[in-house]
Amino acid sequence: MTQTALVLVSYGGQGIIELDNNEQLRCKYRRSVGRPYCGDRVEFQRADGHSTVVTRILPRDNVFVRADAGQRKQPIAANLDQAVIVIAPSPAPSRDLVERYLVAIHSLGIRPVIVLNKAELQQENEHANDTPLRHLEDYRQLGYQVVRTSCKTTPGISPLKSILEHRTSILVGQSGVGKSSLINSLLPDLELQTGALSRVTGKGIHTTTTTIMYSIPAGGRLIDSPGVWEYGLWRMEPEELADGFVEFQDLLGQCKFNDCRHDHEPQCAIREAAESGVLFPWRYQAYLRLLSQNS
Ligand SMILES: Nc1nc2c(ncn2[C@@H]2O[C@H](COP(=O)(O)OP(=O)(O)OP(=O)(O)O)[C@@H](O)[C@H]2O)c(=O)[nH]1
Ligand SMILES: [Mg+2]
Ligand SMILES: [Zn+2]
Repeated sequence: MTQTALVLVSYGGQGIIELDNNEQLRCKYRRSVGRPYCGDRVEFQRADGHSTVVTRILPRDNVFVRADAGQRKQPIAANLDQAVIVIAPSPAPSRDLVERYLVAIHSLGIRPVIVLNKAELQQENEHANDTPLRHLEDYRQLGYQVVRTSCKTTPGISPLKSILEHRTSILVGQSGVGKSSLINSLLPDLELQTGALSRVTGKGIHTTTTTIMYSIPAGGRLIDSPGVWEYGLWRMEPEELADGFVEFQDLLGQCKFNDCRHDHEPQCAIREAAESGVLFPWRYQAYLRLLSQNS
C-alpha cells in the first residue's frame, strides 16, 4: 500500500517526512525520483529493517524560488498559500528588496504579507526616503496586508496569528530580521516540534541554514527559511516583471506599443501615470531598476 507524507525538511539526499498520523520518519531519496523540497507531498515505502524511501513526488501547486548569482532558480519550498516578507529597522532592508519579493510572490499566485518586525525599534523618519521602511503606508494603499510586530515588547506578535492560521506560509527576508524569533513566539510548542528536527537545525539562536516546516497548533504550517543578504530574481520577461506591480494592471493595455517595456517608449500609460502622480513614483523607479537589472 502506498502512503503519502509531507516533507518537513530536505537536505542533501535525505529528509524528514510527516505521516498522516503525525509520525515523523527519516527518509532517503532515489536519484530517479528527484529531490523533494520542504512542503512537498510524497509517496514513500517503508520496508522492515530498511530505511524509508521516497518513491514519488506528487505534483506541486507552486515552488518558491530564489535566484543564484547566475539568475538560475534555486527552489526553497513547495505548495504554499502565502509568503511573509519580514523586514526590520535593523538590519535595514535594501532599497528594492520588498519589490523583488512581491514580484516573485505574485508569479506564484500566492498571497504576500509584509511584516515589519522589531517595530519597537522604529523611529519615524529616521530612515532614508527610498527604503521600504518609509513606504509601509503606501504598501497598504496598494492593497497589501502590512503588520507591525515585535518579539521583545509591544506591539507583540498577536496580529500575525490570525493571518497565519489554517494556511501554509513561508517567512522570508534578510538574515537577522527575526524570522526564527517570530516562529518561536508564535509556536509555544516549538521545542517539542524541534525534537527530531534539532539534529538538522542545531540548537539555540543561530542563523537558519535549512528550510524547515513547523505546524501551527490551531492548524496551518509555518516554514522558516535561511535569510538572504539580497533576494535575487531569476531572469524574466519585462511582462512578468510588470505583472508583479499590482497598480500597473489596469493600465497595461493602454500603452501605445503592445510590447511596451514601460521604460522610454512614447505614449506609455505607466510612465505617464507615474509622472502625473497617479502611480507612486518610487514604485515606478523601482520597476525601472528591476527591469535594467533583469535584462
Ligand atoms: N529588538 C528586537 N530584536 C529582535 C526582535 N525579533 C528578533 N530579534 C533579535 O534579532 C536577532 C536575529 O533574530 P533571528 O530570529 O535569528 O533572525 P532570522 O531572520 O531568523 O535570521 P536568519 O536565520 O539568519 O535568516 C536575534 O538576536 C533576536 O533576538 C524584535 O522584535 N525586537
Ligand atoms: Mg532564522
Ligand atoms: Zn508602457
